Amino acid sequence: MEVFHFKFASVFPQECPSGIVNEDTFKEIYAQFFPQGDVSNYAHFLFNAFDTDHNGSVSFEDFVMGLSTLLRGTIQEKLNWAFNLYDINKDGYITKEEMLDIMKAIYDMMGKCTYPIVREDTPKQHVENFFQKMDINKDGVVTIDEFIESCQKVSILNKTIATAGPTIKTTVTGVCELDTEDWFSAHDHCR
Ligand SMILES: [Ca+2]
Ligand SMILES: [Ca+2]
Ligand SMILES: [Ca+2]
Repeated sequence: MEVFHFKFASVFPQECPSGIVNEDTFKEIYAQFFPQGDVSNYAHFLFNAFDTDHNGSVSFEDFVMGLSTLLRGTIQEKLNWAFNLYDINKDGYITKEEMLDIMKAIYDMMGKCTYPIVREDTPKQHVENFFQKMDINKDGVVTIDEFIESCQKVSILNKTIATAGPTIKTTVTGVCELDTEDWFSAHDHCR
């Protein structure tokens, strides 16, 4: 993931000498990393997460701030960032519909490369697994408190029980910690 974002950062100044990117630039940059997939939806969600003031552009400052959260932030900061990414309409709740949109975007981005861990899961099953773990009070939406609480719980669980299995690993490592290493091994596997 670090390598990826450093690459991304090194691409940034050439792609946008003005220091500001719009969504299309974001897509072009991501397409270089996932040439076999359709990155447009995921790039859209990421763009919105980086565009913290929601003015339709990501300044170099926005970008560096997001990046430093992802690379050097505390767990809490990273989880906040991830929550903000998944909460598409930014109303403070992650709904199943939002999570499904994100999952589909990730599947699209992976393109022909099969994500080794989830190849037998549909995005919908993935979302159900996510909600089973995250929606603590079972009201159908995940709040930031539920998100943080269950992410931390499961990552402790993960460390304790090494055999927790690919589903937990996928859901928790992939979703909570934004650890894209798995995605990149899938990508490598493709080349
Ligand atoms: Ca902005
Ligand atoms: Ca929402
Ligand atoms: Ca809930």
